Amino acid sequence: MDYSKVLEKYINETNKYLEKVKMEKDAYQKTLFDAVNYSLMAEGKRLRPVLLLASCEAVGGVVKDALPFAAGLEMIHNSSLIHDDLPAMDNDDLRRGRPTNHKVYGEATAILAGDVLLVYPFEVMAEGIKNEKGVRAMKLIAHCAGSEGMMGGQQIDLENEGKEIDLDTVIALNSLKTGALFKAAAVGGAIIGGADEEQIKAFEVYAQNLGLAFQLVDDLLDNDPLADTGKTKGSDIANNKSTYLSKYGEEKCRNMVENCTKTASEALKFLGDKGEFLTEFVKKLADRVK
Ligand code: GRG
Repeated sequence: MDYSKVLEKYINETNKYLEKVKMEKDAYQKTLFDAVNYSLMAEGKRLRPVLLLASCEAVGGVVKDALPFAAGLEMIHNSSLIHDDLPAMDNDDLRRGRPTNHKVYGEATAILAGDVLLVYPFEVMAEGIKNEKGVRAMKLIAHCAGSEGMMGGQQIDLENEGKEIDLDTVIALNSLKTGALFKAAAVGGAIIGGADEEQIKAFEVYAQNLGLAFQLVDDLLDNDPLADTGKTKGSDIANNKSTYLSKYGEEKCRNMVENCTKTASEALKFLGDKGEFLTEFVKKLADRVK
């Protein structure tokens, strides 16, 4: 398997599909469409749709069936980025190396753009539902985005900003705020692809470890003056946040990344060659420099 080629294929399929469903109309509210597309069509890494499409294919499904869910999940992710950058939340000026949505369109329009990217995906996913697997995947995606998932994690984050928090709270915060959408991607893709219940459990283990490895690396990069993340650097320290890095220190974080990568890969051993891309994907996330 040529990892880069397969990755490119998933990214291209996602971008093509987003291009197809994106809202671009000459209407009175054109500014809102522009604000939505400013964020959605920017150069994100498309990690969640890639993970969803790869998980679907790994269990024998086809990309075409998974695309509406992959695109929907990417929209929800973008919605969260826009809202996360707002002055009332993280108050960031830079995202993906460009001014944040509210810096370009103003706060009120940015709020609306985030709202659109949270409801429109359900229209897109509903169009893609072919059977009960689609319903189950969409329900999982909604659950992982909501108050028992990413939004719940954001609430824990907001309430604890500037406070020293215990390790259990750091774990809860991150597994919801960041981990939940990775779970939606891996498990959602496996569901669409036709995985059985035992396989779905294995994907849950994979996703949990991938999410943790991703967050550990995120903390390390935020603290690395040389990393090119496209975001404001040192924001965790500036915002006085308790992170895995502040709790464990660098060496332990790096060891944990290695362990999570191993555990994630072992969980998908049953896939044999078909799991090769997903095994490589988690390794690449662990080694990423931005
Ligand atoms: C309105 C959906 C919605 C949510 C409101 C603001 C909020 C609740 C949650 C914030 C969640 C958040 C921004 C978590 C951080 C996740 C994270 C590490 C994002 C960066 O992901 P990458 O590296 O980014 O995949 P790119 O730019 O590549 O897409």
